[in-house]
Amino acid sequence: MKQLNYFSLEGKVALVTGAAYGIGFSIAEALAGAGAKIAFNCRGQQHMEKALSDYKEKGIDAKGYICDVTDEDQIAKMVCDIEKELGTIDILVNNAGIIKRIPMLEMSAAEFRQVIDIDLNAVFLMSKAVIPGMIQKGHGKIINICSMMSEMGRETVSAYAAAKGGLKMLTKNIASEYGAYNIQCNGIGPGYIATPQTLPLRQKQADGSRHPFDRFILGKTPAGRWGTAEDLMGPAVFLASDASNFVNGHILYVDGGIMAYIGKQPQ
Ligand code: NAP
Ligand code: GCO
Repeated sequence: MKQLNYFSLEGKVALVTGAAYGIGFSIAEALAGAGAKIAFNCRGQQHMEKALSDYKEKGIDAKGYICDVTDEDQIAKMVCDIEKELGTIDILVNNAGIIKRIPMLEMSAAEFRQVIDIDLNAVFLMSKAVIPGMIQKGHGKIINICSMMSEMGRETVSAYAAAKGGLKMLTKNIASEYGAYNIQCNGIGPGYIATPQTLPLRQKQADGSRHPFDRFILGKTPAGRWGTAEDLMGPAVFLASDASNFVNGHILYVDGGIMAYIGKQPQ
């Protein structure tokens, strides 16, 4: 019987943005496990050194680049360096992102713009820099890390929800515009995942009890737990591999069922 190798990324070059730790790191680990050569970036030397040693510890020979994804010149240099050092990028994972939890009426225009700049505009810049190489190569995979906030709102995250909602539509538009070049652009919409980004929502109270938001998420999630960055590894390999060659413009929610569930009834 022919062995299935639809999920192999052997010989592929993958760039995962903001992958020094958190979700990006686990996605890079998964892509490396499927055979891809890994490039990643972050903004500071301190995170870079720790990340390089963490990748090494996992047996992954990842190449790290200092690059702010909002800076077009830095992006151009990084993409050019990756091409020289690893080859043309086959897989781009737009993972870098920030959140600011501030009630809208208290949020400054500068704070709002910063979130939009990193979580949405940077994906435009990164994709624009990488798509020409993919067209030349005859194939490409772009995976945008969206959010439940691509569909829903909540108090304090107006900029984040606006950016992630926009990212969902940018994903569909890249799929529409470049599908003819055999480029698939899809999104992953993680649910509530235990990473540094969500630490303030999970930290124990002074009396040792669970944070109210932590309890809220457990009651809202059929799986009854927070997601882990590892939960995103399989979905990322799927969307990066030939297994998803006719999946385009799709957002795959990986949320333990939150978006399907009305929530646990009060006891
Ligand atoms: P995280 O732990 O805060 O990590 C975010 C990463 O993005 C860091 O590595 C950070 O690197 C990088 N980054 C931020 N701004 C950057 C910039 N301008 N240029 C380059 N890198 C930048 O967050 P996470 O939870 O892993 O989230 C990763 C992605 O998943 C984000 O897009 C987030 O919105 C999304 N997401 C997270 C969750 C969740 O529950 N955690 C759920 C849905 C979606 P440095 O600070 O080292 O530069
Ligand atoms: C928040 C959270 C979320 C999650 C995630 C949900 O404050 O509500 O940080 O926005 O991180 O994006 O999918």
